[in-house]
Amino acid sequence: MTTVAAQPGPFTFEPAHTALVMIDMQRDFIEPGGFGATLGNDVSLLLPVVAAAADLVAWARTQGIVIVHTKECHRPDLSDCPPAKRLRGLPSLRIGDMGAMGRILIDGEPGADFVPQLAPQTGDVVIKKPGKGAFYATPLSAVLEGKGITHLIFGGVTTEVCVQTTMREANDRGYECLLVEEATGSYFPEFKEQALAMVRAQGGIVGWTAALAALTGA
Ligand code: TIU
Repeated sequence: MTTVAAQPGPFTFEPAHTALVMIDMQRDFIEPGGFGATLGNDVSLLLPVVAAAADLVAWARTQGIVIVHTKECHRPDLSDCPPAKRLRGLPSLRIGDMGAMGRILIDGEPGADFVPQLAPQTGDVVIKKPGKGAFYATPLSAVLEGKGITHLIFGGVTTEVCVQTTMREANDRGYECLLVEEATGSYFPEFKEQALAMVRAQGGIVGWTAALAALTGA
């Protein structure tokens, strides 16, 4: 058993029954010319997350923790992209349109791939997801059940969109969830702070948060 100094209190887990879920560390969200940028965001705000997320993955490997990388993407024919998602807002390019890194958010295109520092390694699990939450329309539940996972450690982008949605889905499914503070980020720094506060409020209504050093030093 490992115990981390977390908020709102200690988070205890067994590495053999824990998975790290690294959410959507894709070029489309982090590099210029991708999906995040088409929505009008300053994607440079996510750059500091990359090193911390890579450190978190490297630590998880040393612990033998299962590593899951999620990837928000759609089929080339857009059959898994609801019009409500594609037509929302006034982006400069919509999902499926040709951009600087290939078609926006389409599986197999350079933009939908992971940033090099977060590239999956042999034995890691990769979950392609059409929604913001990683449990919707994916095999994630079955994969975690098959591996006897009870605890999840989260990082990735963006905190209040795909990370928070997935963490809430996981919490409702009975997983004990920990979000690593430096390993997640938002285009809106105030949303990140509020999302962290929402997770740990009310006695940990969604789960726990901890600093990376608290986890790796535990
Ligand atoms: N727009 C935004 O903040 N996020 C997303 O669209 N997807 C993820 O968070 N991965």
